[in-house]
Order: sequence, then structure tokens, then C-alpha cells
Amino acid sequence: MTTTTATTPTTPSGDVVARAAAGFRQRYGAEPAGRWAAPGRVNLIGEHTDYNDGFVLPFALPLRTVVAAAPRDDERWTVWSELSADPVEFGPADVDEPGRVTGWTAYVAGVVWALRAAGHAVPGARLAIASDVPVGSGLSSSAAIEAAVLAALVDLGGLDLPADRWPRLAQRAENEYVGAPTGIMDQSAVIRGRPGHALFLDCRTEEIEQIPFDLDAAGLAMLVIDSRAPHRHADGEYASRRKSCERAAARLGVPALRDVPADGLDAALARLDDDETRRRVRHVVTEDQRVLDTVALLRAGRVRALGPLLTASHASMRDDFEITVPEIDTAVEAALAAGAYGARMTGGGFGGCVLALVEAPTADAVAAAVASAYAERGFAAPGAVTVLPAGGVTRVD
Ligand code: GAF
Repeated sequence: MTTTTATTPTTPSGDVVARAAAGFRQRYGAEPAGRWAAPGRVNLIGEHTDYNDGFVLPFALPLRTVVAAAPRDDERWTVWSELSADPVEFGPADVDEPGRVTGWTAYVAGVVWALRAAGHAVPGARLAIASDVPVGSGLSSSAAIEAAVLAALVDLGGLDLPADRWPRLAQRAENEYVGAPTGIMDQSAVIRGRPGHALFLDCRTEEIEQIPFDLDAAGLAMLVIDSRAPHRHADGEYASRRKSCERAAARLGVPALRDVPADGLDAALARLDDDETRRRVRHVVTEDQRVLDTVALLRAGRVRALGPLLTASHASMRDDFEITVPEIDTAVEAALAAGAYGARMTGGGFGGCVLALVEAPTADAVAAAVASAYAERGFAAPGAVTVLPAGGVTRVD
């Protein structure tokens, strides 16, 4: 297996931008008024901590979703994407009743809904969407669509909505229109990401700090391995993890698990009466601490020293939060055995991608070791790419 290296463009690769514009011309017989691009993301560390009011450290990817758009003079929205043969059209009545627009188009309708719910006069529009963010790989293709559509509609309508309010609005679209009870991490990463930095986000206060994360300068690479594992029951399991955390916080008498300090963990666990809940709580509390420790190491320029924290995060997701699958664990073990400093699943779990921090010249060999471990176990071949932190949503032209 060879890895392909995605670099950090200031704008997305010409290809996906051109595809969005070509799709627009072909579907609507006109030129778009503009193009807006939003990235996918990976999370360096801090998994299932966002909806517990905790800390996360994601970064935006150089893989992007591009929306070519133009206003129309009625209050309707027509959306075409590479994912579907025919455009889908919807109006205010569909938008105002969550559930009427379904499938991937619901992310677009959800953004229109959230803007309207916040009192904005959303312009009718024609949109064409092209994407290099793979769907179903846990790289937040949905947040990328939300962010790119949001940016397009804000610009086309001249809406008064500062970008620091976009993540909550896009999250509302996903939670309340699409019906996925996710946290604020993905939308924050794809909107606020900055090239060469990881985004340290306090999910309670929404305070952010851009933490320099210069892998190139350190001679390192971040390998993103696509496990190609089918997402098994991912939605229901995600929701059930979230509920357990909320129940545990209520039992402990705190607003959220973020309020259980790491040095108070044992005392908190002693107050819980079932082992499963204890393990869920232990994951969240120790994971918050690992985010803080990772930030401290990055601030000190000790990037190689992140390895054990990444691997400990994986063990916690596997043993305590129980959100990994055999393909994912195999990829982590094989990457570590091939010399990665650390490796962990990234994202919501039950499939998706693994991150491995490696010396740059070893990236291909580590990817090959993962591929051969997969072949031995009879799993479908994994994908692999090295990435650098890229920028968040932007207008292309
Ligand atoms: C998914 C969710 F969308 C995020 O909000 C976050 O909870 C993540 O899973 C787990 O850390 O990506």
C-alpha cells in the first residue's frame, strides 16, 4: 500500500472547486454567484468529551466540501450534490417541519431551518455540492456540508451573523433538524480550524485557543487510516453513551461529567453502583485530562511525547467507553507494532478512522503494516493518507 499525501492548500484542490461549479452550470444552466468550501476534520484527542462540557483538540483537514451557489428570487432552495442524481427542492413548509427533508439533504435543510429559527431572512438559493470528504468515514462530511452551506447563505443573504456563532447554529441543525444528538466539536473544527494548528476548545465556555501543531517542522506525519469498517449501530450507540453520561452526572450531582475533577475520580466512582457507568465516567474524566496534558506537551514543543496519550485514549475508548470495533483495534495495534509513537481511533466510534503519529519517512511502512494485518484477518483493505492541519470554512471566490 502507498499513502497519498494531502497537503495544506489555502484553497481546496482545483478539482473539487471545479466540480462544484461544473455541477452548478450543468444543473442550473447558469454561473454560480460564488463558491464556499469547508473541510472535514479529525480529532487529535478528546473523544465523547464535547457533550460532557469538556475539552477537545480537533484539527481541520485539507479534504473539502465545496458549495457553488446563487440566489433565486423566491423563497425556495434547490440542492444538487455529487451524492444524488437529481436535485432536491424544498420550501419553507418543508424546512419548518423537521423530518420532511431526509437523507443528506436534511443537513442543508437543517441549516436553513436553524437560520430561520434564529430570526434570519434566509435567501432562496440554488446550490451544487461537490466533496472530497469521504462519507461514512468519521471525518465529519456532514459538518463540512453544514458549514459550507451556512457560509454560502450568510454571504448571499448579507446576514448579520458573526462566524463565532456559526458552530452552535450548525450544531442545532444537526441536533434538532437531522436528529443526531452530537456535540459542538465537529462544527467548531470545520468552521474555526486554522492551518498548522489544532483547535483547543472548551465545550462549556466555547473559548478556543489555536495550538501550533507543526508536524512538518518536527519531521513527523499524522497518518489517517480509514478502517473501512461498516458503522454498526453507530447512531443508537452514540445516543446511548450520551444518555449514560448524563445519567451519571445527575447521580453525582454535577451539571456535567466535566465537573468531576481528575483527582476526585476515585471518590466519584465509589459513589456509582454499576460497573458499566463507572467505566463510562472513567473514560470521560481521564480523557479530559489527556486533552489538557496533550495541550501542555504541544505548548512545550514535545510532539513525539504525545504518543502514549494517544494510545491511552484508545485503550480507554476500547475498554471503558466500548466504542471500538475489531478493524479499528487491529489498525491501532499494527501501527504501534510498526513503530508509531501513538495511535487511536478518532471520532464517534464503531468504525471510522485511526490516527497514527509516525516519523514522516516511516508513514508508508506503517500503512503497509496495517494493510497486511488487515489481510491476515480477512478484513477489507484499509485506506491511508497523511494529513496536515488545514483551515476552516472559507469563501473561495
Ligand atoms: C461525533 C460527534 F459529532 C461529536 O460531537 C463528538 O461527540 C464525537 O463524535 C466524539 O468525540 O463526531
